Amino acid sequence: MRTVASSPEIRIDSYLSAGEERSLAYDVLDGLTRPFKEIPPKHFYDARGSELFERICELPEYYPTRTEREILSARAQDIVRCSGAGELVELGSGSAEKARILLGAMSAAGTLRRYVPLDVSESALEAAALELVDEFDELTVHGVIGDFERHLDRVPRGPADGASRIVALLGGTIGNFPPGTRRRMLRQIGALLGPEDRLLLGTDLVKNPAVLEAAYDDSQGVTAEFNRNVLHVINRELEADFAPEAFEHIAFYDREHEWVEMRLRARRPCTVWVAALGLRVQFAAGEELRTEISAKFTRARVEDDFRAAGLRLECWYTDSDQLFALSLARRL
Ligand code: AVJ
Repeated sequence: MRTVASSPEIRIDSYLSAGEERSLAYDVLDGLTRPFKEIPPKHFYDARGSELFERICELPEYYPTRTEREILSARAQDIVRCSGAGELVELGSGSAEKARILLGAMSAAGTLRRYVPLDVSESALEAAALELVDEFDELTVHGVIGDFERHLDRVPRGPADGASRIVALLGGTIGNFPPGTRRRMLRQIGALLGPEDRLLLGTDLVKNPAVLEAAYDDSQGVTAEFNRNVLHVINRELEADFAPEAFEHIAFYDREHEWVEMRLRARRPCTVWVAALGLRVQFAAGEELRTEISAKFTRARVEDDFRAAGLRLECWYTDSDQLFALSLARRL
């Protein structure tokens, strides 16, 4: 562990060492040697990928971010009242834009104490911490630089005086995990909760496939660039020679699994050399590489996942078009 920043209000601990950031080498070696090639979606988010994702969030077709923000703004008071929380733990905090809404409600309720963001991006986390302690006098920040698939156990314990906390996983990120991993993640997150604590989970909802497919294949091609960005990441980090323009962006809704899949389809036969791994990979013309699944939920599916993970749904908040949902859950 490396202490990145320490002041009376802000402490930041890092569990990532340079190079090992998001376990890219293992994932690429595994993923590109599978019978159906696959790269996990967490590798989209280098500086350029994060910027492209920010642009996706502004697209007319991509409703999840603004809808979640709308629900949060309308319900933050309720969420805080229901939980009485004095602390917010946020997994994958990014720019902390959503946290600000919840922290504002906690401040108004007079319960606010501490914000515990966990993110892979040190720069984003530090900037957010500085802004937030400035905005909220009573706030301290204990940041954790890490990957929430690997470093959940580094999240500090809840407030000693027994004040309760909210652990938030927003944006629909939980949908990026296949069902078994998803339940395991929820169970691990549940282990951070005391009896009075709550999980706040954002999930995109099942809807008209045309709406879903447009959200993942926008008319300006920003999502296509975001998708191909993973090839740029592999080229740079692992000295590979992917020709990103040789891959076509594919996004479709799988009705059986109720998830959107993004893939990259080779337009022609390609041979790729990944120097850092000593690995040669062949793509046949038309062969596809899966880069993301993004599961869409119903209330029943969320409840089943919670139950299987030792949690129970307490409150369900959605928008008037039922596009997106926020759930509050507690330990069974
Ligand atoms: C940030 C994972 C929630 O699955 O909708 C956006 C990422 N991928 N457009 C999602 C994403 C394509 C997004 N999550």
